[in-house]
Amino acid sequence: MKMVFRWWPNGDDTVTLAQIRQIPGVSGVATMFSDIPAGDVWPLETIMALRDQVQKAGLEMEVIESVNVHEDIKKGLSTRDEYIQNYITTMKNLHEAGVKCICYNFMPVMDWFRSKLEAPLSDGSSAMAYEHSYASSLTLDRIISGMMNGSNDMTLPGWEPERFPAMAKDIEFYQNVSAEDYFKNITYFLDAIMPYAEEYDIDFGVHPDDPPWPLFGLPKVVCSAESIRKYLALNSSKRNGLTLCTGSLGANPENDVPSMAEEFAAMGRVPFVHLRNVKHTSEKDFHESAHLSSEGDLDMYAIVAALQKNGFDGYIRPDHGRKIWGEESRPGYGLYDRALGSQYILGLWEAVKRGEK
Ligand code: DNO
Repeated sequence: MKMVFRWWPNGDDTVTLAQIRQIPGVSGVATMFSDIPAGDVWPLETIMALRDQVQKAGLEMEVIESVNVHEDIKKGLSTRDEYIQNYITTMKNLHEAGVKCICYNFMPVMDWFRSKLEAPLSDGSSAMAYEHSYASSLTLDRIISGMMNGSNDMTLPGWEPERFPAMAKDIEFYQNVSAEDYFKNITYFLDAIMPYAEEYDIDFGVHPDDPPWPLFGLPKVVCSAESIRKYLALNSSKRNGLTLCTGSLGANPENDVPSMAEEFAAMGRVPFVHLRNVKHTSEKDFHESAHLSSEGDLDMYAIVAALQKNGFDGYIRPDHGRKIWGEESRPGYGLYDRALGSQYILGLWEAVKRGEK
């Protein structure tokens, strides 16, 4: 297992590589170029320059989160082949820079969504929160402005401004796409890229839908054990894997996250794990919490134990943290609470390992 930390280059992050280097047990970063539009090739020289910068700071760049999938691929348009070719070229370039794992998602139109980016918690900290009735009542303009107003002037992952102009049309487009057709589009993409994932030695981890239920009339694909089984079966390559995001999946109380960790790690299909905790205030309302089991609804020890006992040997990163100690940062991606989370997870990992002997 390797512990990594999400980080954005080119001044698009308040956290520095030097700070990450000082977190015990963290060996590398999960990073991306948020300024390269989805569908464009990531140039080799640009990737190499970033890899060198990361390595110079004493860290590894083995995980990319994310190489975003162009909307035309998700929609299954005739233009998709060109974007898929570009995706494969980017994979080749990343391979040459030593990248081993790519996290991506197949969520239509928008990535994760929260109704509040800074909800106050009782201990004086704040965290991202989701209120279903409010979320369901929002118009697109309010969705976009809500996410942007809380972004602290940084690009939120999956909320790159380049996407906004087309969002309304895209949402409309998907109202007529059946789940079956959407799965055909995923299969087309996977069948095209998996041979290259094998050739370039790159594991793919699809990120679950967040929240894991339908919203704004958009199809959802990775939200339960059953849908993950279906996704993994679309292409049988072991490279076709899951990013086990405990907070996304755990937002639905019906999801048994430790048993998902057990099942999919045992299949060898979990290259990457996002570990965070959520606290429900009703069945579909929740706020994110500190990583500790006692602070949320997830049994983090059981999840870590399930991964380790089932042969998980991939990358873990502490996921969204709370905003604590007055830190100003990207929502969910400050230094302090994620650093605390990483130490807790490493502690659990060691405890499970020693308990085994
Ligand atoms: C949210 C992240 C997601 C994730 C993408 C992967 O904080 O976990 O934006 O990076 O879904 O493509």
